[in-house]
This record gives sequence, C-alpha cells and structure tokens, in this order.
Amino acid sequence: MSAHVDRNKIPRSYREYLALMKDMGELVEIDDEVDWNLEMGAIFRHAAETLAPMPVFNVVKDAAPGFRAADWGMGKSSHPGQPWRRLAVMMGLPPETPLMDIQAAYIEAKENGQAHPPRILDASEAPCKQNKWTGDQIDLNKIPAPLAHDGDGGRYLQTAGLNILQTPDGRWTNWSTNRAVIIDAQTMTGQWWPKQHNGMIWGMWREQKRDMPWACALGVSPVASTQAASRIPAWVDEYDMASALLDEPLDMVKCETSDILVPADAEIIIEGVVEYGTTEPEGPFGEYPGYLPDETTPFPRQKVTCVTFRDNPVLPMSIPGVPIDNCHVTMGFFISSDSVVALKKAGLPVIDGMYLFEAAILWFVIRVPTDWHERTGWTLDEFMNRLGNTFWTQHVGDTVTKILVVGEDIDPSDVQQVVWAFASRNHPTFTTYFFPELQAFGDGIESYHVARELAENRGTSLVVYACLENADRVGRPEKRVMSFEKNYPAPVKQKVLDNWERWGFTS
Ligand SMILES: Cc1cc2nc3c(=O)[nH]c(=O)nc-3n(C[C@H](O)[C@H](O)[C@H](O)COP(=O)(O)O)c2cc1C
Ligand SMILES: [Mn+2]
Repeated sequence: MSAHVDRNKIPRSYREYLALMKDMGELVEIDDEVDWNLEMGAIFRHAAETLAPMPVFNVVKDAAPGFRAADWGMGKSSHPGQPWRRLAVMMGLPPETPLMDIQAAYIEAKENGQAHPPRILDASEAPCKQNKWTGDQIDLNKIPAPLAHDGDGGRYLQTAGLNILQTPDGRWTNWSTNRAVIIDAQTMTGQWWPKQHNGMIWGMWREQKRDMPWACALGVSPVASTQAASRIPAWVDEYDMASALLDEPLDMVKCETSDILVPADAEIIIEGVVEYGTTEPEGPFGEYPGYLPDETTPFPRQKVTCVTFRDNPVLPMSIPGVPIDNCHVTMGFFISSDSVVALKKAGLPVIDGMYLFEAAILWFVIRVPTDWHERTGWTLDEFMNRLGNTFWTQHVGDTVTKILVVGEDIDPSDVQQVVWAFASRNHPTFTTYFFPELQAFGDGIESYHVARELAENRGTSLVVYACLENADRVGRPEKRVMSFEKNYPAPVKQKVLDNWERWGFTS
C-alpha cells in the first residue's frame, strides 16, 4: 500500500473542509437567492451529473438570515487524474490517491488508531451553541431544507447529518445518517427501519413505552462524517471509530434538553424526542439506485425541543439520484470498508472490495488473492457459499444483494475492468450462487423487484457471481490476458514506450 493517512492534514471541521474545497477549485458559491422548491435540487443534480464543483447556496428563499446550504462533499471530481480528491483530502491523503488505496489507508488508520474519551466542552466554548432557538422560536421551515426531487414527500432537512441516539441503559451510542423530512415548524419524521441501528435502539425505548431522546448533528467534522454510513456491529459506538481515525479525543458538548453529547463544531444541532405511539407518513424520497419509490411508510414523530447553530450555519445535503453523486461515494466507500474488515475478521481470503459507484452501489465487488485455494483448501463452491453465508448474516451485509468476486488482477473500483471480468469470467450457471434461505434488509428501492416481493415486503434474492478466471479449474494455468501490459515481453514494451512521444502519440 502506498498511501497512509496524515492525521495532521485532516480538516478539523466541516467549515475547514469547505474552505479546502474552495482552495482546490472544487466548490462554487451561489450568491443569488435560490428557491428551496426544486431549484436547489436541480442545481445539485446538474452539478453531480456533470462532475461540476460542489454547490454552496449562500441565500435561500425563506431561510433565516445567515443560513446557508451546501453539498456535504466527497463526490466525484472532474479534476484530471484525481477523481477522488474530495474524499482523499478529507482523510489527509494526497489528492491523487487511487480509490482502493484510500480504502486501505482508511482501514489502516481506523484499526491502528486509538479511541480517546471525548473532551467535553462547556456550552460557552462550543461553536454549535452560538445561537439557540427554543419554544416558539423553533421554526424548521427557516432552515434551508430542499424539496429535493419532483415527487418527494416534503422538504428533507436531514439527508447528510448524524442521528445520535443512546440505548435506555446508556451503554451504546449510535451515530448514523437516516433521512428525515419536515412535517411542521417543530416536527419531523424519518426512516426508523428496525434493522438499522437507529430503528433498533428506538425499538428498545418503544418496548418501555417511552419517548426517546434524539439529536441530529448537521455539518460535522470529516472524521465524524466518515461514520455517517458506517456499518459496524451493534453495541459499538461510531464515536470510537471517528476518534480512532484521528487518534485524538473529539470535542463534544451536551445537548440543551437531554444528556446526549453532540460534536461541538457541528453547524446545526436539532434536539428532540422520537415519540412513543405517534406516526406520520414518511416518503417518498428519490433514492440512490436512481429512482423515486412510490410508497410512504408510517414512522414516528420526531418532536423538536431545541435548535442550536453556529453563526452563518451551513446545512449539508445529499440529494441522491442516478450515479455518481455524493451519496454513492459516501455510502459506498464507508460501507465497503466496513464490509472488507468484517469479511477478513471472519477469516475469508479477501484483499479489498468496493460497492461500485457506477452500479449505484448495488454491486459489491470483492477482490480475492490468486492463491485463495492454496490458502484455504476450499473448492470454489465452498468458498462462495461461505462468503454469502458470512456476509448476509451480518449487519454489514444488509444493503446489497449482488456480490461479484474478482481476481487479483482486477481493480474493484474500475468499472471497465469489473464489467469485463463479469462478462468473460462468470459462468451463468456453474459459478453463480443463490442464497434463497437468506434475506437482506433490501427495502425495494431498486427497480427490479417483482410485485410479489414488494407486497410481502421481503428482502430480495441474494446472489454471488464468481468472476474468477480459474473458477472451475483450480490448479490449471489461467488463460492469458491479451493486453499491452500482460501479453508482451518487457523489452518490446519498453521500446514502444521509449519511442511513443517521438512517434507523435500524445498520451
Ligand atoms: C448520504 C446518506 C444518506 C443515507 N440515508 C439513509 C436513509 O435515509 N435511511 C437509511 O436507512 N439509511 C440511510 N443511509 C445508510 C445508513 O447510514 C447506513 O446504512 C448506516 O450503516 C446506518 O448506520 P447503522 O449501521 O448505525 O445503522 C444513508 C447513508 C448516507 C451516506
Ligand atoms: Mn451503528
């Protein structure tokens, strides 16, 4: 591995990250007033789909003075040779770092760093407490939340923040991004799926017939953002992972209306309770597979008790749609990193893996070493069955239904290579494995589900496609690959390269 996280270079707050993006030419500030009603969404989508810089909306219609909104970052860049620079620099890595090297460096830093107990600040020292709305002052409609897509069920305020919750016994604090929409000035609702940790913890409070204290931190520091989509096991705090990544304590501060600790440098903190026994219709919201689901689901009311915010706060946003946007990168990158760690911990011979962004993170591409057979003594059938049974029985395996296993020569983040391997190395019958007895959380937001599945609210079929060249003939020589790199003797290649420019080729 060639890249290592430089902790000194990690931006310390969302604001510092935005300033760095501005310096790097990755950000455009719009000073004209823009409308939250579809206009912000259209600008965001056009920017994502053309690989333009990240938009920052300095003036949004109906927002309280000073409130801004921005792309929360980490999307793909059009900068030549540096597509993942917005992600790389967030972790103190050089902007040209290739995606799989960013993954290796991120995993290494998280595994080697130490979690430090939080430094708990007094409210007077915490930037997120510079301003405060309580009681009748609370008006969520004055925060520049977008009606993001035509067809969304409302203005989604929480698309890129951290929901922070504690179990009733206080032993586990979970951070995760789960969307939420404004119902009225002081009420929201959002997704509280029982299989997600936020829904799991809410279930514990509901069993006790109690309202659950809840906080949402919007515009958090890069190390905290890395944990927004993390899929570490239950009863493990995402705070510890963020702190390990930095190998430092994080500055935290207590909420005004509960004992929940929130990142002190967050742009906006929404405090409240998730009520026992009430519901509101949630959805639809345009989603990351690239479609608008057509259903609403009853989810609990989130009653807001206090809002605190920095001066001139910036609301971070993720407005998902067709790939590649910041939702694919953030969700795909961080969940794939956790998936690789989980598979390795289970003893599977895995090098790395990526939820392919171009495939709307619906393909988990896993790279395995050429000598997997010698290492394990397993047949291909054994290996693939173990893989599926390990992955889809863990929390980490709940968001994806298709796995592609590729060999050492394929970069799992390179769509061209992955598509070639899938097309030429997967046998549609003999090296394709189904897992009818297992279920993923799959909530039907992809476009391929048949009506019966949706009606039964079942997970979808799970499949592993082995795309290994030596799949059914372990021990036999591999087919030779007909490429410049692999097929020609070194002196011939060298001669070609040495004369390339002189002959008039430019790249
Ligand atoms: C930008 C973004 C938006 C997300 N939106 C949702 C969402 O609305 N609902 C949901 O269940 N998961 C959503 N996720 C995925 C979860 O954050 C992810 O599954 C995470 O593992 C959940 O945390 P947990 O493991 O603590 O449950 C989103 C992730 C990202 C990066
Ligand atoms: Mn969790």
